[in-house]
Amino acid sequence: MGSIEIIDGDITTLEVDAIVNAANNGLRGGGGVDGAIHRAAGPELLAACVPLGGCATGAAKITPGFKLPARYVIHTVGPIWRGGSAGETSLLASCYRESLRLAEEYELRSIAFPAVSCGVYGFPLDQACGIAYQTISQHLEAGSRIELVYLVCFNQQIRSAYERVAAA
Ligand code: AR6
Repeated sequence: MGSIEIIDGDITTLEVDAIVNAANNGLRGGGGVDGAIHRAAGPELLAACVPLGGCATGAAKITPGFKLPARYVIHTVGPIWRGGSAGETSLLASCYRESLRLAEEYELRSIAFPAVSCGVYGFPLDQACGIAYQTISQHLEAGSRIELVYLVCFNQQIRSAYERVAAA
């Protein structure tokens, strides 16, 4: 069965089949991990995103990785945290499910996720990391050709949240 690894670092440096981008509905780039991915991939990434016509919250779309070491970028749009009663939990789970579904469709073996919605979108870390870990675990347990899923921690708070979830 595929495994989950919690790692520190910058997702743009990873040599994996796909990295996941925490994008916005317009898919036109932005700050945070989205900005870092677009800078590292080069302008071809934006040119590939424009014809996709945006992306709904909880959905995912795929492009090549261009100058990135990753072959593909899977762009998903996490929910903005609005207090928890606006469907945030199921929308965030859907980001992970839909990204994994695309990875299966493209027969990818390794995929790296940032902590979607945990930056400017303000999702509480423990809850978001729990949703990420459980959704990925369920997917792998259900039978998957994905061999390795990285959960990439850009700071110590994210790492601590994932470690609590993984130990539970
Ligand atoms: N590698 C890995 N993780 C990173 C990196 C990196 N290079 N840079 C930041 N993170 P955020 P969101 C972490 O704000 O909350 C953008 O403007 C960061 O520490 O990037 O889903 C988009 O265009 C945090 O844990 O994404 C959207 O408008 C996590 O990535 C909006 O932000 C996500 O933080 C999306 O907000």
